[in-house]
Amino acid sequence: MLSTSLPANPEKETCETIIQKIMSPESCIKHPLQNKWALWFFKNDKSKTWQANLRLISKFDTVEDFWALYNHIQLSSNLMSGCDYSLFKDGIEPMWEDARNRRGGRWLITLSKQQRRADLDRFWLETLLCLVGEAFDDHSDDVCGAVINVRAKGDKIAVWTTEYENKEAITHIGRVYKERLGVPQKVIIGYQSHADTATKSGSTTKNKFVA
Ligand code: MGP
Repeated sequence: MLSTSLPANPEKETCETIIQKIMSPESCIKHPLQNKWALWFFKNDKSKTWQANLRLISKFDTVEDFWALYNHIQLSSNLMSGCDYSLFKDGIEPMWEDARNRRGGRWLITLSKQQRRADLDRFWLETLLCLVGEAFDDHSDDVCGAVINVRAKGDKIAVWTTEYENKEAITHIGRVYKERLGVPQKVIIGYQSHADTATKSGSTTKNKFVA
């Protein structure tokens, strides 16, 4: 005998199946990152020392908490000139003086004033994703963090690594980073030691490596 009832709709979820999904362990467990990260903010108050202007915003170690934080804070292009964000592995302070930075350096991306509109926010997000996603393969351990400097004279973004003598790690990180940002081959980016940056006398610091 032919059935007169409507055929069951396989796509239609009942209340019961929806509740089952919401309550399932998979939906409650956040996706862990390989490292725990700390986001710092720097606001240039000339009445205070450089270190006193540096503030920890928050730490996270899951994909979900990374996005919650990222979506909660201002885009870099909306910050006042003189401000920085720094994202560093938990336990490493975003300064030259930290034991993991003292003998290290940075791959530096210098942006033109025009690039603030076109590139700044997407370069910084890509930098964050390179860090939390451990994009540098076996050499991700050398990464300490990244910094964005919002400056009227031209913004800067840099990836900081731990040891300027680790040539293999640094060149690999530089190559991958440049590719991930989509920086054209013909544009040269430089790696400078913090020791040189901290003691520079002119406006430029010599490159230890280029990519
Ligand atoms: P900056 O904020 O890195 O770059 O350094 P900015 O403002 O573009 O200036 P420029 O010199 O690169 O043209 C500005 C100043 O902040 C430095 O000269 C230091 O006095 C201080 N400063 C920056 N960093 C990253 C550190 C640090 O790690 N430790 C200490 N003690 N001072 C720092």
